[in-house]
Amino acid sequence: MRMTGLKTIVLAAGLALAGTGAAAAQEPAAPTAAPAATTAAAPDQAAPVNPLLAEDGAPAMDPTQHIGQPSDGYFGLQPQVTPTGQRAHWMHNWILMPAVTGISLLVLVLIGWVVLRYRRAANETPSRTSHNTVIEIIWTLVPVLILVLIAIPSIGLLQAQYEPAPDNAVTLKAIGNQWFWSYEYPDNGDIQITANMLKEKDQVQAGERYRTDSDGPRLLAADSRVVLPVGVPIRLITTANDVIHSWAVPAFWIKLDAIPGRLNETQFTIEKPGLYFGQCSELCGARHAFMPIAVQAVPQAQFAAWVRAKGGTMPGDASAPSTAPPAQPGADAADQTAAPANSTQPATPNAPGASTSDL
Ligand SMILES: [Cu+2]
Repeated sequence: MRMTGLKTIVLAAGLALAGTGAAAAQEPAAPTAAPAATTAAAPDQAAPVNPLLAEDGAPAMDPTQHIGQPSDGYFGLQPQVTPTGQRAHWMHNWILMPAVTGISLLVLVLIGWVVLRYRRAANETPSRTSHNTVIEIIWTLVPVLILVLIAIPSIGLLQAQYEPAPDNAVTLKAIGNQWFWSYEYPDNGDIQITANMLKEKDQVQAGERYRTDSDGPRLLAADSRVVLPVGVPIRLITTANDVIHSWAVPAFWIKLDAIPGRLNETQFTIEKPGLYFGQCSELCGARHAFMPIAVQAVPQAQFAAWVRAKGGTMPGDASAPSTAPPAQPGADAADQTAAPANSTQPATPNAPGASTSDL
């Protein structure tokens, strides 16, 4: 996170603008109809206590400074906790930043040299040269080489981001709604989660749950967290019920549009347990800034316990409908003979709507 000297020069201006994103908007005072009840169904009268509600069955986890969230005084990318994110972070730090810094300095020096050396007072009789083959070859070839240098790691990185998930992946389906996220775990039975932003203490009615520091930063804390296992590939599928949203968690290097009537898919593997925050990243209407994403990454055993506590099943459970996961879109075509019914793949545009209409 801490930038070295050279990077600081170039990055400072740009990031001063970008880094303030999360703190941009003030919560409007207008009353908002809570779009849906959360997973906090019954026994949650004791107002704000732990961010993870007891019936979720998962342990509480507090946010960590500088991890999975923006932090005062820091700039640059958030620490990456997925292999793809680390690769992208490396490319940013060791390919793009040196290239940008070097080119900027070179151009600055050249401009300074031209301004001083060839000003009228120092250069009374200007040269009438109009061509110089050697220089022309250099200024054509060098940019080409720079672009090739950038393209090689860039193409591999792009490919890694869209590699289909392997068969043992855990599927998370994120559904964008105006203005909250709902989630399904199609491989794990009937688990459904609705996540709304937690309001501040002075914005809620008496007795209503409000954000505490344990929940996460203002505008990023959600009343329900997405729970995911570490060390296991996650197949992320996004769609939306109304307009285009985008499911984005910076620490995972994930930003995937959620489009009505379509399924987008990508994959990532979280390497460290922790609490990671993100936001909707596609302008989706008046409360676009207020549909945060909170992901709690836990060891696999805890994930299995959470799934069962939510009434879901793990692959291999006796009560699981099938021990073999259904063929996934984009996965290896090895077992395409599976039944065509595939719960993760609505065939019609209104299918995503149907999936949450009972919430
Ligand atoms: Cu949105």
